[in-house]
Amino acid sequence: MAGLALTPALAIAPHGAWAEGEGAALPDTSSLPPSLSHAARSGGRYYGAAARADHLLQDKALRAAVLRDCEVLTPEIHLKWNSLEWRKGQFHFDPVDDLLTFADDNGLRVRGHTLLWDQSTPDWAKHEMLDKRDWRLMSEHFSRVLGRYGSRIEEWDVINEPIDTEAGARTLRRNTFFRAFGPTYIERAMEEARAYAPKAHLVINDYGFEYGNPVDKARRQAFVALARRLRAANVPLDGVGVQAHLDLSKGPIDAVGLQEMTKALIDLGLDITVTELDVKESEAAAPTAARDQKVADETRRYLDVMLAFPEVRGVVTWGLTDKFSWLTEQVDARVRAAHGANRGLPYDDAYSPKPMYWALNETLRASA
Ligand code: 9MR
Repeated sequence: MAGLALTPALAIAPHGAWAEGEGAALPDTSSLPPSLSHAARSGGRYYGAAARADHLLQDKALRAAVLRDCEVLTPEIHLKWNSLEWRKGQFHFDPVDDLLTFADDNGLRVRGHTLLWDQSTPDWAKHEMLDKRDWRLMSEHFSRVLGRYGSRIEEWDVINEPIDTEAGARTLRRNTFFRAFGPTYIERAMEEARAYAPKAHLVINDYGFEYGNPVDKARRQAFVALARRLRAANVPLDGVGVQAHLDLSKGPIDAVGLQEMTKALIDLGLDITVTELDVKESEAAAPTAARDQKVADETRRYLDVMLAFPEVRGVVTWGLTDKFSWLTEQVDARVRAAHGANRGLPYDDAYSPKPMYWALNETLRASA
């Protein structure tokens, strides 16, 4: 990851700059039912999306889509350690502050993503952790981020992607935190988060639970086992995040496996947030209508299972438009030139709503 290319000029949004900005035409929402948030609220849930402050600043249509549909915003990158402190001691809070200003100005809530993720930990911190094994480095990070945002942001993915069933011991990923501090880094991180953000909703977030293959199956078991261990030890953990990066090459969704995992987590007293929903396509060359139908059907299959549980408190998609999607970034340049973006979010890259939009709207509403 190229240090997020956090050019300060882009990152800083002078207050009020949100009114300007370039971008595609505003989304044509004339044919749409009331917003996704409206649908979610009618079922006692929230709907939100991930976004980047620089994209919001640049793109008026993105802001319009967010304001139409979202109640919650997840900063897609800016709260990650390597965004905040790419170089030790040099802090980049501006993009987070910008996003919070936008959220405040418009009555949106923000999800805190994420305090600890191996992949978004700066190299200097990894080296220091492994060299010194001094927990104070972690404490300082928690105190800095939660000291600044802990009361403003009410829900945190404290740990992102801690499990691994392939090479892990105790099915925990052998990430830098594990190697530096042992498996109880998880307990310590949760305690630390609670100390600095006593009222926040604290979550562990992970992926890879949806399909019938042996890896997903083992991951479901490992996730429940981790949650069980933490709850038995009275570790502060309020809920779990299930990312839900759906993938049409892995189908079909294992409804029973997903139900069993969700129920087991709920039985432990946890609630659930779908934190990063999107759909990776497998047949970019198919006609657009067929592509969009597959994406919508997969979304519906997934949400039909998850939204049967009232304990699923919210659904966040990992973006709103295919224009700004990590899945689009992964599409090979030649495929993209021939067949366009990955079409796995509610709006396409020109801000036309797609069948996935209706799938979300109807499943969120039906679950009321
Ligand atoms: O979508 C995010 C992408 O823009 C970033 O470059 C990347 C690294 O920070 O993270 C992506 O978001 C990931 C999320 O934070 C955790 N789950 C997987 C998401 C997709 O990779």
